[in-house]
Amino acid sequence: MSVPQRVLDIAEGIRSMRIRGAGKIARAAAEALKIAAQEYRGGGGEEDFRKYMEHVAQILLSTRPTAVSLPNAVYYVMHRLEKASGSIGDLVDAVVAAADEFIRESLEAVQRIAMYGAKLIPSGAVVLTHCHSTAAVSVIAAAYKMGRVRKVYSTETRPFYQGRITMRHLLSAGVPATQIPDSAVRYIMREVDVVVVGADTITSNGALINKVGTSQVALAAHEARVRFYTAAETYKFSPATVIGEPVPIEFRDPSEIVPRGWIEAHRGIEVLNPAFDITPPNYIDAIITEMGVIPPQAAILVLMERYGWAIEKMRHREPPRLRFEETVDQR
Ligand code: RI2
Repeated sequence: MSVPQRVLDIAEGIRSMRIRGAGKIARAAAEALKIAAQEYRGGGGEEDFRKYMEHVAQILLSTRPTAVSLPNAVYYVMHRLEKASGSIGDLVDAVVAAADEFIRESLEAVQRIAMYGAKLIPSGAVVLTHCHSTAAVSVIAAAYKMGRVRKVYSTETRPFYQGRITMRHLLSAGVPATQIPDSAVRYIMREVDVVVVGADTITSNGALINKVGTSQVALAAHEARVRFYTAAETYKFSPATVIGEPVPIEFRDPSEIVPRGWIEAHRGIEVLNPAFDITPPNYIDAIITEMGVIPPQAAILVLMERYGWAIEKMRHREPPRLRFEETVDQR
């Protein structure tokens, strides 16, 4: 099954993190499905087209495992294809319309989040952020425009240094910002009024999966009684967690941490590079979504409203529940 080179390039861009950030990879995946549909050249009829699109969807889903925005974008488009009927042209139109809609809505969501989140920042605030999140930076930039932000601390975010991207964006928005090493978070926390970070995945119990180090930031904020907010579009909420699926944490190549030569010179040494960690809901003051500012405990409500259909589908795929005696026997 021949897949257009542009689609493969997008998939590789996501895998290598040339395209990164949970929102951006979701939009890139939607765009890739759109390109794939438009460039379909197989002559095998409707069934062949559906199989081809399913194949492209699988390629995109296999690129990065943690940010649920990616599968949510893919399922958003594929669900519309599933419901569509008619000629190949009609199916292509359905894919294009769904992809465009997802991209437009996801960009609008960030704007809305900026608007709601800015109001949570107290006047004259010192803000701390971790990694680079378009949603979090939008909140900070909007709050700065309202005259509420005095200064921002941005962590480097080793090993990929996304903090430098944050610094560039803050600079172009005119926001005074200082880069700090990740290890300085607890030291600097005494100056901080509020923490705003992004999100890769929100689970059904309101936990936040975000760039590794986020949970340490949350812990330091909690200790210092500093408010901790996450800016998360609703397509970053994971329907699969409602049926108990764990969120896979991506482990990237150790060479992102230490040069390959160093690893080879120190045979037997192990280097681990987890890309994300989990912040429990009790460390989160609020999740800023485009539907409104919610406590983490309300994550399930967002999931039922936004992904009720997907959760229903997943439930049907689940094997029948064990009877009580059987679960006891298993222990
Ligand atoms: P936006 C990033 O992951 C960071 O963890 C960031 O907080 C999150 O995506 C959300 O980013 P990575 O792709 O969608 O750098 O808000 O591993 O831009």
